[in-house]
Amino acid sequence: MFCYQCEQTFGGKGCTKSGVCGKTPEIANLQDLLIYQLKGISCYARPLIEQGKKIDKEVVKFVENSLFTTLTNVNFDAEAHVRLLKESAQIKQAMKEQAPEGIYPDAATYQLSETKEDMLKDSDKAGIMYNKDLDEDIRSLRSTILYGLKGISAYGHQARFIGFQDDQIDHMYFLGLEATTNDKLTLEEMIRMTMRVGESSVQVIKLLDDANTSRFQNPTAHKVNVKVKKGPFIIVSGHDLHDLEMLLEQTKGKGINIYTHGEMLPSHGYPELKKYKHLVGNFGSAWQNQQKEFDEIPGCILMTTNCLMKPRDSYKDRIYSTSVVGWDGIKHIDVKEDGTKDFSEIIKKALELGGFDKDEDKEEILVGFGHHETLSHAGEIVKAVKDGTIRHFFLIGGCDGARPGRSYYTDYAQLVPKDCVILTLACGKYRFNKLDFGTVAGLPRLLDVGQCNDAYSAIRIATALADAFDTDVNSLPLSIVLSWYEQKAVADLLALLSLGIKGMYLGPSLPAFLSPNVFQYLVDTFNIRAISTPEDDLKASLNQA
Ligand code: FSO
Ligand code: SF4
Repeated sequence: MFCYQCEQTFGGKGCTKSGVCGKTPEIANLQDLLIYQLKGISCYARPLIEQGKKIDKEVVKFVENSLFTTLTNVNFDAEAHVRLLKESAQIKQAMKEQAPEGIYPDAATYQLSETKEDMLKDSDKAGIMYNKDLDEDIRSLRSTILYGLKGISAYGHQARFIGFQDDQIDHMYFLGLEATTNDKLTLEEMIRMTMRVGESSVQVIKLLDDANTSRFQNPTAHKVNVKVKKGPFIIVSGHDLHDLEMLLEQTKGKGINIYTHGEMLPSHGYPELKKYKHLVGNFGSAWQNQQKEFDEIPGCILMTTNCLMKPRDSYKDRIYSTSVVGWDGIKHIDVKEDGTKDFSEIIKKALELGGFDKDEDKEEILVGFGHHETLSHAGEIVKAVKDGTIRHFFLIGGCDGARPGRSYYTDYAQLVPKDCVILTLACGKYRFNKLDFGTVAGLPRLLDVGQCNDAYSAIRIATALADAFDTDVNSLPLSIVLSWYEQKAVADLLALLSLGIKGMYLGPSLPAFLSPNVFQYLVDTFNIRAISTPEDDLKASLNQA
């Protein structure tokens, strides 16, 4: 196996014996082969798209689900991968029959083997490092495109689940994947494709924002209890608001408390979700603490998306996965033909387990500052900037992870001067969201914008402020300090770059798949910087303003 798609990759270079995330060589190799199959499907899809033909949405869904399945911390179930591989062979054949005659790359012409053992033997040629002679910058851009597409698939999947889709985004899966097999493309053409993936990433986070705000209305400021209450409970983790909605509906009046966990925290801001009185609070913190936080828990957990870690025996019988998430041996709740899910088993189990035996003292944190809520204060914000009450904005956002270097973000947030506002999003916020930052100009100094996909909200806020000051986003008193972990963060980063945003700080370490030349290109074109120390980076940001 070889995998370097996430920030915790072994030695900062690549996981080769097994994944730091818990991915076995078997899963890693099946994932390589699945991606290879998706590339093959895309080779046949590209000429069809160019001829103006529609690609069957079932094929799009399959490609999207498969990409999402291979994202970090999503699926660790070998059989689920074998099923997808078998399906991929049928889809590839059907696409081949529709595509024009021609010479197609190996990924397209490869015939999937029958058994898992043979698939594993074949997977060698599907690996990222297989072609030793490939130019390292091309390899780097191929990887960046693939990981950007994986991030997009996670957002696209969440939007599609509530009926939102976009043909242009759907086509980009095929065009991007095909580009990663195309030896004729030059470095410049690959850079252009990488930026096109960034543009699709902007489109998909906008689509998901439209989907979430139409279905659940615009989030508004809301205080969330972060302590537990007596009684049976289910903790909902991941990002999928529709799964949470369905579970809230099915647990209504059953005496079960629902807690959010990790990236599900922002759901408390949505009117159509916070109306459920048994959505009682947020449990625990970011994903990397789940094994400790779920240990011996007297209730159930539902994982709707990543990040899933190896379940300990002490809670293996009470954690459930759904959608594309999976771990060998844990129970999975499938979606039915009509798009609904039956949560009766997890509900029964939660009632049997009995739940917490007493209430803890309440402690609250504030969420709900998406673009709508934040921009409802635009007048006050603009006035406060003009009269000097607010000096600078910091967007400190992105994913969390287990590495000690991530304390940078806590330290940074604490060092931000009192006349500055901190916007945050994604699970990296747990590094500081229980600290008291007080207020500035009558507004909370820490504004929780939402999940990782709510990078779209942050873009809307920044663009509206730039308009108010009759300038562009790069000229605003705004610094963006990103923490990345997995491929949704890659999609977010490409989105921001495609919008021409410059001077972002990236950490805690640089992606292993960025070659020195590709990184230099990002430095030269976008003035992107690797983080150093919070003190130095903060000083540089404020001096520049
Ligand atoms: Fe975190 Fe995991 Fe949301 Fe990621 S829970 S790390 S960027 O999946 O998606 O922020
Ligand atoms: Fe390693 Fe990350 Fe790949 Fe897991 S996803 S195998 S930790 S690089």
